[in-house]
Amino acid sequence: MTFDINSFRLDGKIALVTGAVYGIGFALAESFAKVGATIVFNDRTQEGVTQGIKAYEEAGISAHGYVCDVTDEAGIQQMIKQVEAEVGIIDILVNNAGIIKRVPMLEMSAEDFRQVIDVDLNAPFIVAKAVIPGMIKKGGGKIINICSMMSELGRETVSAYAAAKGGLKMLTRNIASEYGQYNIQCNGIGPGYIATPQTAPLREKQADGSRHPFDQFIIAKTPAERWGTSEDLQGPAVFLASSASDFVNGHVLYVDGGILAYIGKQP
Ligand code: NAP
Ligand code: GCO
Repeated sequence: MTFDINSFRLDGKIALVTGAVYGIGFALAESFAKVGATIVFNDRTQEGVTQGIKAYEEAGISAHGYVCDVTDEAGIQQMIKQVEAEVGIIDILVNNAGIIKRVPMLEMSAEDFRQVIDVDLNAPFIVAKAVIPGMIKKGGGKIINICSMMSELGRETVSAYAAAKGGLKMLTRNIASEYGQYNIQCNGIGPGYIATPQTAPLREKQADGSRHPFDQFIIAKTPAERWGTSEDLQGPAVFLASSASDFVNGHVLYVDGGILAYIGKQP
């Protein structure tokens, strides 16, 4: 069979992207819509959902928004039932919603550690568990977990986040192992350092107008010598959401400009 370029399209597919009012989630949802998908997203507040609906409309996308905290198992199960009734069974799930707390481990409370694990690891489990039965019924599906450089590397102050994202890499591999037989592919995307609200504190200009030391550090650690943008993640996400990747399963695709391959520029 000759290669079909339409294998990269998502026509007729329903995609749920969690926490997709802005940032990486919004960019991924926007790219899915551009190749034919129907977009479903959630936020913790009605205000967030309203903001999201407006942002999608401004991008020419008629999205379906739901108020739900991804850590609320009953709420997620209810939301998925509502989506299936109102929009249809979900074909593509992107576990994007996430938080980070940058605190030295010895100063981090167990409660703060637990909160990061809850959002960044427990919630992807909860949402995938709610969505997979519909995918099985429908004959298959795609799950994309948004991992991180911290799925592979540690650094000061991000112990909870690294533990969560490392666990998310293994949850990705386990879902791939357990549900591949139902034509469900579960993969991860590991973004490098991306310019979004989540990393804004790491890029703040200093009082003297110079770049933030961490900003300079990332530039030196990235062969591409730049921060990534959410748009850099769109093509890889469309690939993993499409039938073009039907034999890719349990893989984490790092979209990092080469950080993981590079020792870093000599000072
Ligand atoms: P962001 O700008 O902080 O956006 C995070 C999104 O998640 C927001 O829409 C937020 O909604 C939502 N969210 C947080 N907790 C939630 C909850 N309990 N229930 C529902 N939604 C929730 O982050 P981002 O940079 O776009 O990152 C998105 C994902 O990529 C995260 O998983 C992050 O760990 C990962 N990532 C980011 C980078 C990077 O450099 N930026 C790199 C690698 C991986 P609210 O507005 O309600 O808070
Ligand atoms: C940090 C950053 C990173 C990025 C991302 C890198 O404080 O080190 O926030 O964790 O968010 O996860 O892939």
